Amino acid sequence: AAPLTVGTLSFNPEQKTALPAFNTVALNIPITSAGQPATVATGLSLTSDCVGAGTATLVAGAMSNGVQVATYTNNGCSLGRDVITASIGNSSQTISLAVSPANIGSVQFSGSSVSGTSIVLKGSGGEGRSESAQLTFRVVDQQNKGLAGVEVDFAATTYTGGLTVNPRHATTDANGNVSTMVSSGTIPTPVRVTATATRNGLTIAGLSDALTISTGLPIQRSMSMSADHYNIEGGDIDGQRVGIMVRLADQYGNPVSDGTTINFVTEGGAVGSSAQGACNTKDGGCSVDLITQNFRPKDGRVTVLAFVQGIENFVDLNGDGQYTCKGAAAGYQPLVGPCPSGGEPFPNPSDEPGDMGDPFLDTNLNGVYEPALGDRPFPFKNTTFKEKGDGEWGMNYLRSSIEVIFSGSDAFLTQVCNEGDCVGGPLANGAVIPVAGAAGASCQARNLSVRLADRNGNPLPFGTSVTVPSANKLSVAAVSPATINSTTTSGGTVHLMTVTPDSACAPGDFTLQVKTPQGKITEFKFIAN
Ligand SMILES: [Ca+2]
Ligand SMILES: [Ca+2]
Ligand SMILES: [Ca+2]
Ligand SMILES: [Ca+2]
Repeated sequence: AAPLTVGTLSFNPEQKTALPAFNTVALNIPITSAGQPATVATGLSLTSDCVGAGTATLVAGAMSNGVQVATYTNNGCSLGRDVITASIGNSSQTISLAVSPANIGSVQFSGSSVSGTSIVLKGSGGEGRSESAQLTFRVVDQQNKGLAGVEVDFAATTYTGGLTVNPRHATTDANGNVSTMVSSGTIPTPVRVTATATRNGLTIAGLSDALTISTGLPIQRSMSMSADHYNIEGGDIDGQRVGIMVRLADQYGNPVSDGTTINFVTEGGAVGSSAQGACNTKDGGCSVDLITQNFRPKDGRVTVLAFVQGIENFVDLNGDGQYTCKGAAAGYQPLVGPCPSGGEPFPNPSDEPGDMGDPFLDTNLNGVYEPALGDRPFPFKNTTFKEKGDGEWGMNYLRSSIEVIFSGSDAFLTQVCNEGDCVGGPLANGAVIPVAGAAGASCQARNLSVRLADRNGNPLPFGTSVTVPSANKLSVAAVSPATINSTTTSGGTVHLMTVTPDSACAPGDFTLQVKTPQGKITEFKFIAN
């Protein structure tokens, strides 16, 4: 058979303008054999620059009257002009057409190099504290495919305090990603970055998540410490746990840098994880467990101290949110160094602490350092306790203390009142208590109040139930409160109940049962006769 010959290629319809991305056009490929229209296109090869780049396809279809038809699809080829080659053996023809790159579908914010949402003020960085964040965006087409080679401009929503965005202009990589760096200025502010991309005359912008510029350093007045509850069943039982939480903020009320380490020490039991007696903040707070075990202070009252590096309180006289030095250049913020000629004053110590001495474990929480009672200065490197501060505003160990009761499991009645007539205790398990006036002549309903405590006069454990499981010839309205709440109140808890005689004023009795969360039961018998 005669060899096949490829004739002049043409598009149907003719391409007068660039073929937009994701559009198709038919390509006609005439083929002859010995001058006559061929009936087959055996050995036909179709290629193009865009096909080679993976951004276009050429698919052969039907053949009729000596013309092979192929479908060309522009999948967003960014070469501008494509050259198509059709060949059979030694015969080949080319045709070119203009192609448009894909339009930008969207500019998406894909993430920040900092784990939280904040970076710290310029000059206040340090370990774990970042003064800049790399923000990454992705430019995609309508098919959500990354677009390479797109020009992107970056701008911040504010440049206050010398905040910078660098670079201001970049080009997307092969996957459509593009990044810029935000570096903090000297003024705290929220900021977002817009990325603006332009292609085919179309401009689309994307916005980053909000980033907060803060000092990242906690201030004493914002340090908060709490326990899930304050009376735990630890007087007699080991291994009971309660969560101790500390929350921090900087002087603007912004979260501190993630990973700020808070140290804990305790007068009794154990505190912290197996790794260390500390936790690292996330979103401004972190918590540790306090675990019941020896040492147990005799009075059952356990002080827990938390301390963390931060800044001392000050009075913001000029309202700029920062500690201001006299005669210093605007924007200068001494975080460690003193003010050469003095600065804003400390608060009145009766309102809140100002210039602080050393933190100490205050075993009786009276605010007085008493080493003979077990009060100890922290951190450990402090061999001598310094009561007074250094006279200058700056970094210090912020501190907070709470007291958690290691409550005993045995209940004692320390007081019983019958319509205001009270008798004291303590009465132990099995005690029998007369209830005057609830039986016999002129009997009537009696309001009783009982005070319950553990052996130290401290509240019974949180969650202890106080109920009347049985009553004979009289009725007792539900005890109020029927459960012991979270409290550290010295002297225990008071519970009310109303005793109603039966209609005959017959002698009767009832049992008051106290059951701790760990199942320890104490019972008292009340008798009316
Ligand atoms: Ca100020
Ligand atoms: Ca104590
Ligand atoms: Ca003390
Ligand atoms: Ca100081």
